[in-house]
Amino acid sequence: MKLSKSEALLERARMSIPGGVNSPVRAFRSVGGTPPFIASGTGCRLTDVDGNTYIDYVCSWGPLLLGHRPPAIIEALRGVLEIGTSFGAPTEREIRLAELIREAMPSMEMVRLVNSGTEATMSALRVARGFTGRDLTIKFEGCYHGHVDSLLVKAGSGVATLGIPDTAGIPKAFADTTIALPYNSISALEAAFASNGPNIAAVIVEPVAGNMGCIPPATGFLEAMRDLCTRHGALLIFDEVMTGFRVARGGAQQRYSIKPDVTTIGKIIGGGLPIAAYGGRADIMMKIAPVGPIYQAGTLSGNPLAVTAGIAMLEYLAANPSVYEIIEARTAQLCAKPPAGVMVNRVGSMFTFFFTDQPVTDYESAKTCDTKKFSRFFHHMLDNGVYLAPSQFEAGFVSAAHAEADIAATAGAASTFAG
Ligand code: HOZ
Repeated sequence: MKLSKSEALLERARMSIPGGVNSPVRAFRSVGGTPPFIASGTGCRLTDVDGNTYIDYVCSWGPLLLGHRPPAIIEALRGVLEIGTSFGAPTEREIRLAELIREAMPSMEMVRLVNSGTEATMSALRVARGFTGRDLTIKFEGCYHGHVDSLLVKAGSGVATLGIPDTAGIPKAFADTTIALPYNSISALEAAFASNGPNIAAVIVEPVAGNMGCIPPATGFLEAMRDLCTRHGALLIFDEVMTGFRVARGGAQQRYSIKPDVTTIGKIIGGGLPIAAYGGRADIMMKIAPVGPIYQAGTLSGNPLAVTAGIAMLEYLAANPSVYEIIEARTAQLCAKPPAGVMVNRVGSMFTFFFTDQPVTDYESAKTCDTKKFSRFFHHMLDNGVYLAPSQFEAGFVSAAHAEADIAATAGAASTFAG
């Protein structure tokens, strides 16, 4: 049988790239089948190399809040190509992006730009250890903070999708610095601080979990975390790589009115180009080199392309705050009619259809999902022109480019799923 162009490209890719992909979940291992190789994106739609078009709810895993190729960002990028792509030296644009971030997220009194969410969380953790002089970190089961060695313990996202319980290549001593607790359990947090309080450098959390599917924080969970960190002298790190500029312009910390000590952001702040940042209290950030002894650096950090796209995105969001109401209303419309027997979680424009009959509040309840049924649903939607994340343990994203008619078409496709 003749291969489709995507199938042929996957065969070719596998010869040069492990699994044919540059990030594991993209390989469709848990849902089966061949990932469409993407030719282009416009607005809320993707077109693959075989000419199929899909309404896209992955949105590059979150960054594309305005959809594919929004004019404001494309114009800004055209302009920056005239001045250069990388200098490895400071530029005025970096200050502008840092100022835009500080203005939207005031807890980030000082900001350092890096290149990926993984770099941001890795650096934030180092800063927390350097600042407190302590080694232990608390994280939550099913949360994913990039592929940082010590944070891959009981991680979500691809680790959950592929069922890799203990990633090879991580020294036991690194994993032993991490205490993994059930998400949304205040009693587990209290117990961990009671036994290890003086040694805990930081609690790191996705304030809205997105990497085991979308799970909102239970009432009081973030408040208790804030209080315990303050009482025990540990730093509270909000990993807002997914939620920053997504669940509100000021992220989950604005939505839930909690002030972390350190925040990591990425995705949306690059307008679709690779960039991330960490930042927080000035007294903590002033411990970073060159002013302090905690070292962190990067050749392409603050490169003009990503910074320019980020400025265009954040200036657009500052000037158009109604974007958040619009995409939240569209996501509510999408989530109003889930397929039968499905639990829906939604926060702002993040959502997940969980194929279980139990409320999903943590990793254990997420794991009650019927992943085989999810896979059938995923392929049903793909066959009907809707591109969802190829894993039960990921969030979906709606963009400002999704019109009511796109949402209605998606709901229509979901309603014909036979189970
Ligand atoms: N870790 C990402 C989702 N949470 C997946 C990134 C990708 O495959 O591009």
